[in-house]
Order: sequence, then C-alpha cells, then structure tokens
Amino acid sequence: MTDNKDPKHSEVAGTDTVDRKNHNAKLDQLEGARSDATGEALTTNQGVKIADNQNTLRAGERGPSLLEDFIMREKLTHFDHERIPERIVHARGSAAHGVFVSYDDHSALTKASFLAGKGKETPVFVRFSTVQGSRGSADTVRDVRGFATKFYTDEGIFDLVGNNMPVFFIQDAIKFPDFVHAVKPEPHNEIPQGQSAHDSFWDFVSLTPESAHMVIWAMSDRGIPRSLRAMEGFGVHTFRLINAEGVSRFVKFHWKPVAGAFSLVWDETLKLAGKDPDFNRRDLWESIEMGDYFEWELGVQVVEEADEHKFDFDLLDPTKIIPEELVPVQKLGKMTLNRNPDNFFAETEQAAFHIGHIVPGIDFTNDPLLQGRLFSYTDTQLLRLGGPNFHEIPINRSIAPVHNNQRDAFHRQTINKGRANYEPNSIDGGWPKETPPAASGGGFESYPERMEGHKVRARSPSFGDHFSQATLFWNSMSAPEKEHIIGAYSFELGKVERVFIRERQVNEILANIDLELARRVAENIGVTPPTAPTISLKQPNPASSPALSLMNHLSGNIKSRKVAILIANGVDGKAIEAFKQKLADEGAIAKLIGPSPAPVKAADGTMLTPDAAMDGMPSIAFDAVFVPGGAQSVQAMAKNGVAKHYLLEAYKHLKPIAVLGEARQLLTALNLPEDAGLVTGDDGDVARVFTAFAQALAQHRIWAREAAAEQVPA
Ligand code: HDE
Repeated sequence: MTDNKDPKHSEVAGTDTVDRKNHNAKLDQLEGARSDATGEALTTNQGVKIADNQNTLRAGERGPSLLEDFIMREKLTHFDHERIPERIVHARGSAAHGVFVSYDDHSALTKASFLAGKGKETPVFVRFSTVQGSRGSADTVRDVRGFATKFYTDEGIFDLVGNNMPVFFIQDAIKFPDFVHAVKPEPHNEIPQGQSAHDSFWDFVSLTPESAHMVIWAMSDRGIPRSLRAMEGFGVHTFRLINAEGVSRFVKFHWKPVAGAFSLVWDETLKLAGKDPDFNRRDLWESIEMGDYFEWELGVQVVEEADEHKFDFDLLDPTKIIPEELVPVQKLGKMTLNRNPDNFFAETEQAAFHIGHIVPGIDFTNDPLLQGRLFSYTDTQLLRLGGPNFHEIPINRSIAPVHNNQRDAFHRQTINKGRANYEPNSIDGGWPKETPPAASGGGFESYPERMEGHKVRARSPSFGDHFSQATLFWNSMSAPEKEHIIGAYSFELGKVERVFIRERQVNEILANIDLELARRVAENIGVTPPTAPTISLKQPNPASSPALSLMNHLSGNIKSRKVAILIANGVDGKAIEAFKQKLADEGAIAKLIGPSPAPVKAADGTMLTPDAAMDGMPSIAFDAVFVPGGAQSVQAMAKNGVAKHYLLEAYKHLKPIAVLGEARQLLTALNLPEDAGLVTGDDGDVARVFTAFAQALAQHRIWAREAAAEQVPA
C-alpha cells in the first residue's frame, strides 16, 4: 500500500509525450498495491512457503483430516468468504482506466482545477453497467446503462455517476426502492433476469406517469447500445458550476462519444444474450488491449442563475432534458479509456462511486432525486465493502492527500501518527487544519443559495407535466426508430400477463404521449386502441429535437467497426489482402472466419488461418460481412448451412455485405436482393465495392432494408 502521493498532473496540451497506457498519477499510485507472483514461491497469507498444495494433513493416508492443518483451513476459510454483496442496482458492470484532458482554461465557469488549464490531465476510472440484471446477467438486454466516472483530481475525487439516458423514471428519491423492486425479477420466483418485460415493472410505470419520458427512452434504441463506446452519457440532474468570483451557473453534464452513438437491433440482442453474454464487456476489453481506445468529449449545457425559471419545465425535475436546440452543449475536454484493470474484483467490483464526491467549483441543486442519492451511495458502500474505510481500497484512494481525524473501524489501512485525533488541538500543532475557501486550492464551500419555505411533504406543481417531453422524444425519432419503439413496447407489454396492466399503459400513458404510438401498440398486443388522450396535454417545446435521434449521432467513418471475412478452401486470397488493407486504412477491424478453426488454403496456394469458426464468431459479433470470390470456396459455402445462415442473419440485421465474383451465386441461392448495403462486383472490383460498402457501414445499418429483412428466416 502506498501513501497518498502528490498528484503528478502535467501540462501537455496537444502532445503525446506521456505514455497514457501505463502512467498517470492514479496508475502510479495503484502500482504499490499490485502483486505479481511471477517467479515467486507459493505461500500462506502469513508468508510461509507451502511445500504441498495437493494434500490435506491427515491421520494416516486413508484417515481423517486434522484440524491442525492451518494451510488447508486458511485456504478454505478465505475461499468461503470470497463473495461480497453485489450492487443492488448496476450489479453487472465493466470498467477501464483512462485520462481526461481539458480543452482549455474553463475557470470562467468553474474553479474546479481539473478544468482550469488547457491540456490539464486528470486520471479517470469509468465503470459501465446495466441496471436490472445481476452480476452474471447478459450485457445486451434492454436496459439503461450506467456510466460512472471517477475523476482523480488534484483537489480530491469527483464522481460523475450518470447514465446513458438523460432523464430518470421517478422524480423523488423516496420512490427509488419501489421502482427498483418493480423492475427487478419478481420476488416469488426471481424471474425474469435482466429484463423489464414483466408484470410488476409495467404495473408500476403504468401507475406512475412521471416515468413516461424515461420509459420511452428505454424502449428506444438507446436501450440496446452496440458498444459501450457508442453511447452518450448524461449526469441527468442539474448541477451547479461555481467560479472563483462565486458566480454559480446551472449545468447539465454530457458525454459525447467520439465514435458516434448507435445501437443493436432487437433480434440481435436476444441472440447475443445467449451466444455472447459478455458482448459489450468483451468489446471494451479487447479494444483497449488492441490500442483502439474509447473516447468521449465532456460537455455542459449552461444556464445562468437568472434564467432558472425561463423554461416551461423545472430545472430541478430529473424527468426533463434541456433540449440541445434551446441550450447547446459546450465541449470542455476529452476522455480516453486506455488501460484495462489488472484485477476485476480489486478494481471494478470494489470501485465505490458516490454522487456526493465533488470538488470545489461544483455543487448540487435541490433536485429531490439528487438529494436522496447523496444519502444512498455511502450507505450502500458500508454494506457492500464492509465498513467506512472503503475510501482506502486502492481503486478508491484519492491522489490528493487525505488527512483528518476519522479513525479506526474495520480494515483500517492507514497508520495515523501523532497523539491528537481531534480538532482543534494544540498537542500536534493543530494539524491537520482547515483551509479557507479560495479562488484556487481552497477548502470546499457550499454555494450559499438563499432558502426559505415550509417543511412539507409535497411536490412542486412545476414538476406536474409528465408527457410533453415524452412526446418531444417521440416526435424527434426517425421512421425506423419509431418502428423500433412500437416494437419494444409491443414485445414488453406482450409479456405482461394481466390485460388490465396492458390497457392502463396504452390508455393512460401511451395515448398521452402520441395516439398513433398508442394505437399501433394496442393493435399488436390485443387491446382496444384508444381514441383520445386521458388528460389535456401541453405541446412540447420545441416540437422536435434533432439531437435526440441516433440517426444524427453517427461519426461518418468506419473506425473500429468489425468486419467478418468469410473464407473456405479455394477462396480468392488476393481480394482478401486488398480488402483487409482498405479496412485497416480506415481503422476498421477485419477477422477471417472459416468453416472451422482449421487453416484454409486460398486459390493461390497461400494458407490462411481463421480468427474463428463461423459458429464461434457468428454474424452478430460483427458490423458487416465480406464474402470474397473463389469457385471452390463458394461451392463449399453453398452446401454449408452455417455459412448460409451467416449471410441471411447479417442481411436480416441490416448489415452491409460486400460480395465478389462467384460469391454472388450465394445471394441468388439465398434470394437476397441487392440494395445500398448489399454491394456486389467482379473479383477485380475491390476498390469500387469497398467504397460503396464503407459508405453503407458508416451509416451503421441499412434501414431501408427493414421491411424486406423481416421476411428473411434467420
Ligand atoms: Fe444510482 N445507485 N440511485 N442512479 N447509480 C447505485 O450505488 C440510487 C440514479 C447510478 O458503477 C447504488 O454503489 C438512488 C440516477 C450508476 O458502481 C445505490 C437513486 C442515476 C450506478 C444507488 C438512484 C444513477 C448507481 C448501487 C434515486 C443516473 C452504478 C451500488 C434517488 C444519474 C455505479 C452503488 C457503479 C448505483 C442508489 C438514481 C446512476 C444503491 C437511491 C438518477 C451509474 O446506492
């Protein structure tokens, strides 16, 4: 265990002189806690070398084991205690280290030091999660994704504990246990796992109109992200940023993915949940190992204090966004995740995030959901991590020095010197001492907001409009996104056993969002389509917001996209070389996929080793597929059900497919018509075919194919 070290932040605007992969102040600090057993003797926890790790000490070779065997007892006891409680929500997660670099000196907005200099670097640790499922559940379920960032700033830890959706299901923290009980597996049989498609969830949300906005986000493609790198992140609540002059402004935090934001299609998620439940986690891990880092820009929407009441919603209401068309997002800096943890339990599982971890220059608002969270996160760590010293666990340690008179308790690591464990004291020179607030480097000071009011259990009438922003979201969707939302409500409500719950959701929630949406879902799930909303509705302002549609969040390139190249004996090796080169030039990733893992002989005699077999890495593991020509290989694929399914499934999931030479016969045999994303050409046509293929891939999916794809049996 190392002491808290002074931070080693460097000012390296725009340079790459720091080896980000292996060094930052937090990673250096963690080095002291890392253990490498290479070349070391196996020992007990007391450091005694073990001579025999195979046999218990026993009375005679066939006799009973002896209580005396301290080696066996220690090993089994430790094993028996290996598990800690999983998180009550966000149990399944994966995480990575990285660095945040400020674009500029943002001190006009905040005195927080991590934003105070151009190029200022701050180590981060980010944990992504699903919400509903348990630790072993599948990655690709329809759910909200947690996006929790720990900034190890030189003024202490700032945790931005957000989600990939900008609003929440409830307005008041006192409803959180009810909401979570309703969405988690039902209490009598613990079914279903990782899904909201069951009676208790829809019972609760259909009785809770304030959830309408968040539920439509969850039913949209945002609920099934293709990659953790392809999600937006949001702080959800309105926070305050405060500058050195004490000027406070309201802000909403945003993470904008450099890769763009895009999602899976529903059928793909269902298959992935079985074929690769680690799909998103694996992608994060493997990409970082390959040096293909995940990147986001941190942005804020800023509202002047004087403008607090200028919107037709309440800034304190966590079920509302500030439309980006009303207040644009200002980019403050960039985060790069560039190093995997060394140990999942020690780092990812023991990471303790808390919305109450903030630094000078940032402050809370009176959002009643935020206020409740301020209590809940420490409370949960006390149980999960076994006591109040969880801040001493290496991943949670600040890189700013920590000194106070909090002492003792389970698992204390720090050896505090001195005789005075209280303050003020005159025995130890009065140390550690308070630091007055200052323009920089000062002690934390809460924003002196003027408060008055009666002590009441009541919600402000300004929190009363539950539908206009759900309508705004619906209005902002493209035609395919609307179809996906209708499909998602229909799938989920179709699993609800009680017809009165289906009816309530359709009549009292969906009809108040959009009648067409309500009618379409009603028809799909066998309830009478409503003819009118149940209340008089406020019109959304603006009527629609382009920033809400994923169609407007593509990066325009194919960097990091994964392409399967199907190979079999006799395949055209030259086309593969040329295609692979072009993919590499664009930063895309190619994998050779064979009928089996055995090497394949190309038409020119060269041997190609598959990265995986077709059933081992099915089409759902990729963004696109390329089938090179070669008479013999095409003949083999035409007789191979797995290969044919590969193409049918890629087509069904609206993926770009490039097909050369004889491989075009496969399309005829499978009855797959050419379209903007199904690009064909002669063997020598690689350049032209690749260009069209890459354009289609940059659009993510071939949405125009959706109706045709529905007829494909795959
Ligand atoms: Fe959380 N939430 N939450 N939450 N939350 C937890 O803390 C809670 C809410 C979020 O990767 C728990 O350490 C309450 C909103 C993330 O470790 C717990 C309320 C948002 C994570 C808890 C909320 C979040 C958590 C469970 C309503 C988006 C995972 C384990 C008042 C802005 C952090 C833990 C990680 C985790 C309580 C609502 C995001 C129980 C009471 C809104 C990303 O303390």
